[in-house]
Amino acid sequence: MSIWYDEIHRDSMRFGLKATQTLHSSRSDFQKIDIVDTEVFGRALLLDDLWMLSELDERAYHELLAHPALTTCPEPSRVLIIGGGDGGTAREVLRHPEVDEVTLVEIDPEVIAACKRHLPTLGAGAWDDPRLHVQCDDGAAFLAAAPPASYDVILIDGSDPVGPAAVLFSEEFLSSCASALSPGGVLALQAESPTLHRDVHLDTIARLRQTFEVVAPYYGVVSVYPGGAWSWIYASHGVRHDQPIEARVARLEDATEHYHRGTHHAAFVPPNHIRRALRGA
Ligand code: SPD
Repeated sequence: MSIWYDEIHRDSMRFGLKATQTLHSSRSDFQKIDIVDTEVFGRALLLDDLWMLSELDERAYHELLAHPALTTCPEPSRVLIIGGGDGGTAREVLRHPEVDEVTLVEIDPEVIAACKRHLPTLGAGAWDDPRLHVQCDDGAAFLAAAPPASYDVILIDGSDPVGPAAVLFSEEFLSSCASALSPGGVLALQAESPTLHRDVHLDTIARLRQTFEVVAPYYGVVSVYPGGAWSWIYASHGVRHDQPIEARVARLEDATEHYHRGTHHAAFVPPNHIRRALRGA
């Protein structure tokens, strides 16, 4: 029997997929977790009834979260991932031999366990890579306690700004990121849909501009997310988003599904309505 899984927005839109099978359904201490097989998008993860990823297009999301930061940061030795319990971001980060250690701080151990079991291609070899250290903890508290300049790359791979991930968009959290980032470091975060969550997207850029010298939003398509258009933000204390290290990009191009030299530069071109809003900000 098939079941429809819907992400409902503002009580006026629903983005649904027909599932052929429910592999996992539970309510953890933090959220509702569902993993389902869908006809078109393959296996997919929902948290609190919001689509988090699908096998069909998770690489579009994870490659764009990880690689712009990792191809531009001069020495990306120490990487911190907040969230990312499915393992997809860690998998992309660990493609870079310059990375010596990755700390992944995920609040919900049940997400990690369910994804390891039902979505093994997400983490792939990352879970067994000796460079990866997993800690189940509150990401905001972890960062608030992190020593200054302790990470070269920080990647925020949280959910939408409701429930446990809401704090990841706050001014306080973003300023903890700024202080935990090394002077030559890069922060990248998922920043919602530039159309359906335009206010969150613009507010997050404005908050980051208070603390970081370079703030560059970038864009891509993740079809399983409502509306398809998605965004991330690159922020640093001076490292530039538009000067990727050629050798690193070239090395990645055989392994990635979406990311390459051209998509790196194209991603950093905002639509005109965002350009206008940013000029006025
Ligand atoms: N609308 C969903 C936004 C979720 C972004 N994070 C997804 C986690 C995938 N690692």
